[in-house]
Amino acid sequence: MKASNPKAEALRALLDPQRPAMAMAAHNPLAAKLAAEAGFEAIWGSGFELSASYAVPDASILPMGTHLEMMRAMGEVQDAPIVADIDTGFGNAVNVAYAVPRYAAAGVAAVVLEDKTFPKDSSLRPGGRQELVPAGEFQGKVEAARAHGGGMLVIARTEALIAGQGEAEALRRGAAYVEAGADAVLIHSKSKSPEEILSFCRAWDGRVPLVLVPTSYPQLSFADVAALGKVGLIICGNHAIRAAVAAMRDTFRRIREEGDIAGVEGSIASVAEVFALQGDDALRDLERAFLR
Ligand code: SPV
Ligand code: MG
Repeated sequence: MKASNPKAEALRALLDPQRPAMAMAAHNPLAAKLAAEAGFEAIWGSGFELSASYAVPDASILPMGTHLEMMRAMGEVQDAPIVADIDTGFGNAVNVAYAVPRYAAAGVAAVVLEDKTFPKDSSLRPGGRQELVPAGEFQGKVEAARAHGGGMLVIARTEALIAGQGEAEALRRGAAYVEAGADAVLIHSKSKSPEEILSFCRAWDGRVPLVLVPTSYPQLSFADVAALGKVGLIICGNHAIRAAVAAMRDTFRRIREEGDIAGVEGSIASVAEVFALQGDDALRDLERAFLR
């Protein structure tokens, strides 16, 4: 019998190709909480964001435990389902079989597994090393994730377009991964124009919903994606960390230039806002209830 996972079922219900759900990337629980507060239906547990937050490349450098603990912590402070980016699954299909129950136990709703070789390189990195494992080998990984994932959704990600292998190969791989049990297929593109992804979406037979990460082709509106009737989830892949970098850079520069901290006061969050995000109300309830 398939294990039940209420977060996974909630996410499955959101993957409506007529009305795609939106996920926002997060690299820590605070970002996840802010994304949920802003109305994003899901949280993207981005490997790129987490790697960037440790100031290391998104190239299988961080250990699984670091990512796993972050997913658990994100789920503890907000209710939106977590879509965990587990890259290549930390090795082969056996590594996947050992990894996914741990993600399920951490409260994750879905894992995204990509068909690149381990160690991976970032899809968006100019001149990056984009090598794919054979489709049959990756089917084994998808099957392992399904068999051991405790009811989590398994989203199979093909990097065929990123690797320059063309639409026919991307479609072939997507279909093979659905055959292996994938609940959705993430199709990634780093083309600066949306044409490559639009063409793939139109050619997709719609057996399972598609997932898009439109970082490279931001001109494609969410309404245009919905009109395709093929995409169940749109992921804003790195907007939390990029917003954080821009805001910190600007604030730090101004404080250095202005010679005081008064100037930035109106453009940063108040201490009261941060207390609220830390759950100060709950802390006060506990103090009232138990401190003598
Ligand atoms: C991530 O956010 O870690 C992703 C999306 O996998 S991308 O960086 O575009 O590959
Ligand atoms: Mg990633």
